[in-house]
Amino acid sequence: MAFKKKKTSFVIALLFLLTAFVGMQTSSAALEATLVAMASGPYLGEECSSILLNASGSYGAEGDSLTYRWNIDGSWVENGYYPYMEWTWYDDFSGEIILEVSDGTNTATDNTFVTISNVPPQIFSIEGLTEVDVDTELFLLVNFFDGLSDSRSPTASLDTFTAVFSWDDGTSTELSLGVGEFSASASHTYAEKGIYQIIITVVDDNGGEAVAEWAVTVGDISPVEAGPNGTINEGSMFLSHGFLADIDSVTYTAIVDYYDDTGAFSLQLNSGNTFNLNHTYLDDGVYTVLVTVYNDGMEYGSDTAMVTVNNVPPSVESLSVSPMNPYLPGALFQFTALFSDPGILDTHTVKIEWGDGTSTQNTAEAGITKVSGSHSYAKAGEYKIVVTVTDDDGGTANASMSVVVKSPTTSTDAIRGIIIGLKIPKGLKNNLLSILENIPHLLKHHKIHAAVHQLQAFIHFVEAHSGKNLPRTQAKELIQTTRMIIDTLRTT
Ligand SMILES: [Ca+2]
Ligand SMILES: [Ca+2]
Ligand SMILES: [Ca+2]
Ligand SMILES: [Ca+2]
Repeated sequence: MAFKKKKTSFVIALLFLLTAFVGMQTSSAALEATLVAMASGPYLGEECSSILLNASGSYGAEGDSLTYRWNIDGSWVENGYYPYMEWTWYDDFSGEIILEVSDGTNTATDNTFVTISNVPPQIFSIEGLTEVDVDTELFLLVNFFDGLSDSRSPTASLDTFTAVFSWDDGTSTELSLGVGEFSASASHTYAEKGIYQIIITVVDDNGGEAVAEWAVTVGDISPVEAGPNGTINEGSMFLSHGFLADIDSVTYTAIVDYYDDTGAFSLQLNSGNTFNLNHTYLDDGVYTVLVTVYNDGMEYGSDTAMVTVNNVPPSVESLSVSPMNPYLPGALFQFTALFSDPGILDTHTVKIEWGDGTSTQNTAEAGITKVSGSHSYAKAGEYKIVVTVTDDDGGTANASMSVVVKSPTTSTDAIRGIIIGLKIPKGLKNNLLSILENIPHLLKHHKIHAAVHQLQAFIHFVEAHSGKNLPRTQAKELIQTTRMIIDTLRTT
C-alpha cells in the first residue's frame, strides 16, 4: 500500500511537471514564477489517530526556502519550514484541506481530501456483583473508552454516548453520556429468582457500538427452579417458566405433574435448560406443580410451584319459550334455559321460578348446559319466570323473562263490544251475538276445539252478510279479530 501511495504521488508530480512544461511553451512568465504546492493525499484515517500531512512534493525556484501552512476546518495552522505536519482529528470528518507554500514573495496552494472514520467505543471492564438476593438492588458500573486507547497516551474522541443496560427480565435502563464520560452505572432489582444475562451496549453518536455481557444469579438457586406460584380461573391456562441451575446442556430429561389427575407429562428443556409450564385447570382448587429432572436416569433435582385456581360462576346465555307467547290459561308451553361455565367439570342446580308461586328444580350433570321444563298458567296475567343457575362451588347467576297469558273470554268480549256498537239491523246484531254466546263456557272447560269451530262458524256468518246488511269494513274488522283469537287458541 505504501509503495502504491508513493507511486501515485510520483505520477501526479510527473503530470504536474508535464503541465508546467506545456505552460512554458505558451508563457514565459510561468518560468519565473516557479512555485508549486503539493498537498499529496487524499488522506484516510481514524478519529484520534494522527495523520502525517506531506507537502514535500512542493517546490520553488532553486535555492528558495519555502514555508508551509495548512488550512484545516477553516483555520490556518502554521508549520514553518517543515513540509511534514502531524495532525489529529478527534471526531470523524470528511472534507477538503488546503496547503499553502510561500517562497517569501509568492504563494501557491493545493487542495486535497481527507476522510476520517469513526472509531467505535471499547468496553474495558464491568464492576458489580454476580450474586444478589431477590428484591435487592444490583449495581453495575461499566468502564469504556472511545478514541485511541494507547496505554501510554490515550486520545479521547469528542463523541457523546448512549449506554443501555438490558436486564434480561424484559426491562432496560438507558443513560446519555457526555464528551469524555467514559463510565456509566445503573442499578436494578429483580423480583424473581433466576440466572440473568445482562447485556450492556455503549453506542457513540456516530453509531459505533460496543457490547458486553454480565451474568448475575438472583436468589438462592436450587438445581431445579419450577418458577413462581400462580393464580388463575378455572378453565384457563396456567402459564409459567422455570430453569435448571446448570445452564450447560448435558443429558437432562424432565417430567412435570400438575396434580389434577391428568398424570405426569414429559417436559421439554429449551436451550440454556429453561422450560415452559402450561396447563389448563378445569376446576377450582389449590394444585401443586411438581417438576422432576433426571440426569442419565438419576434424579438431579425437583421443585414445586403452587397454582391457585378460582371458581368462576356460571352465566345464563339465553331463555326461550315454545310455542310463541302469549298463551291462554291452561295452555302448556315449553321453557328452555341455556347456560355456560368455564369450569366444565362443575355440576349445576337450575331453579325455575314460574312467577305464579310454583317452581321447578333440576340438576344438570357436568357438561350439561341446557335445562327445559313445561308449564301452564291457570289465570290470565303477566308472569316473570326467574332462572337461577348455581354451580357445585357456590357460583351463581340468574336471568328472567316475562310471558303473557290472555283470557279468551276477554278477547271474545271485545268482539261483542264491536258488534253492539255497529249500526246494523237488530236481528242481525242478535244473530251475531248468539253465535258467540257459548264460547266463554267452552273455553272455561278447555273445549278449545269446539270453541275454534264456533268461531269459524261466526266468520262464515259474517262473510255471508258482508257487503249486504253488514258493511264490508266492519265485517273485515270482525273477521280479523276472530282469526287472532283462533290463532291464539290453536297454539294452546
Ligand atoms: Ca465520532
Ligand atoms: Ca467514536
Ligand atoms: Ca368449579
Ligand atoms: Ca364454576
